[in-house]
Amino acid sequence: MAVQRTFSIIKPDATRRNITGKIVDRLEGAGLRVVAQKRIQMTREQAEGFYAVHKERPFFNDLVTFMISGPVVVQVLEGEDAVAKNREVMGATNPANADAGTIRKDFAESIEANSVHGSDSPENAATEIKFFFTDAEIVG
Ligand code: DGI
Repeated sequence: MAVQRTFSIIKPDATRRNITGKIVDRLEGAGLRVVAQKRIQMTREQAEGFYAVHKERPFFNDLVTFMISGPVVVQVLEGEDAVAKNREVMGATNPANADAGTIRKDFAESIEANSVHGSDSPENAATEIKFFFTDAEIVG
């Protein structure tokens, strides 16, 4: 498997609790390298655009409101099989179902305040990276 890039967000529940470093530590420990990173306050329009795929879901409005409830850290991660590796270290969407040792098992507060986002395919990773970063902001 070749070196790949994926997109990651450290969500507002984690920035609020000042555990962004602890989360980055887990990602780096899994062999992922942070090649772009910025702390931003998402606008409602940005969050709605980013999660457009979930527009019809009953939780869409709550999700958007949560994602703009505080700062987030958006980042590009690079490594062997980065998309799958990131999903593995994140754990299941609902922390109650997440495996021991995963970020969500150890840090997430709920299915909504679940501390991290990670792209679910290389195609979505490319789209999501472009949504937040220019090529010049990614330094491998
Ligand atoms: O890729 P994931 O983040 O693991 O999960 P997803 O793409 O199915 O859903 C995106 C986010 O939407 C998820 O991280 C948290 C939120 N979400 C998913 N299912 C529910 C939910 N939020 C609420 N309140 N209720 C849900 O059932």
